[in-house]
Amino acid sequence: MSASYRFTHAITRAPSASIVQGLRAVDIGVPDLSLMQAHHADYITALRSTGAQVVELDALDAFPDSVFVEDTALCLPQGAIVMRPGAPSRLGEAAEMTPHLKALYGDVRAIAGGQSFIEGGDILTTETEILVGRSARTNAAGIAELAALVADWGLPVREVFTPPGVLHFKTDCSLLDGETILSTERLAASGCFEGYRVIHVAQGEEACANSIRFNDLVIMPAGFPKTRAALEKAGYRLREVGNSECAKLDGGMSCLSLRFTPKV
Ligand code: CIR
Repeated sequence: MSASYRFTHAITRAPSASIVQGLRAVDIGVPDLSLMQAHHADYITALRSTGAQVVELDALDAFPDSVFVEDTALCLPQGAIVMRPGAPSRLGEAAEMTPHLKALYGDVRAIAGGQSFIEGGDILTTETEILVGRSARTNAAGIAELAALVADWGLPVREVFTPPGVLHFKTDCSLLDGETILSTERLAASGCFEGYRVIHVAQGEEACANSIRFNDLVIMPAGFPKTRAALEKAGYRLREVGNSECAKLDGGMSCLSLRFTPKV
């Protein structure tokens, strides 16, 4: 079983010039658009190198954070669920994604409840379950609505918690294979990964916990040598991509794509 990390497709969206107005928890500098574009191109090259088809969407100036497409949808083999982002400036991004999902999927559903908020960055799909971290962007109503929407697709939803001060659940963890999760110690300490094998990111390298397993590659942000060495030792094939500019906006490897194998 490997449906949780073997994918035929990905969707990305080009960063827009308005990215300088993107949301951030702490101001650590203005993102450089041309460097971000170069990193983004490297990221797409890495996805394509695994044989996947990558749909590259045009930049959306009206939505500064729209390069972070992961937050707009949950894509499973059976269908896609359009999210309802908890950041008011990002709500409209979900509607922008809907037609692209409908072009690839026969079954597209949507979080619709007025009080429901949920962002894809809070969702980690494994072979056996969908973990959703409650966070400043994802509330209990959003998680309950998601659970009802996917009830007939066979994977149960389990509500967990994103650590305080951390943007998304997957800011602090990634799926490495069907049984293994890369995690910060602070997140794994909550006990949410019981039953999985956990590899901790190295001390001081917490920012690389947001990596992705995409087909045969683990794509991780550049500049985290201790964690990279540990993952190579564990047998994973690594590819590094620069993330300095997205990191200024609390974004990482998972945020930059939707990854899926649609059943049409
Ligand atoms: C935001 O605050 O919404 C963006 N600046 C970053 C979103 C990162 N997305 C993700 O982790 N899935």
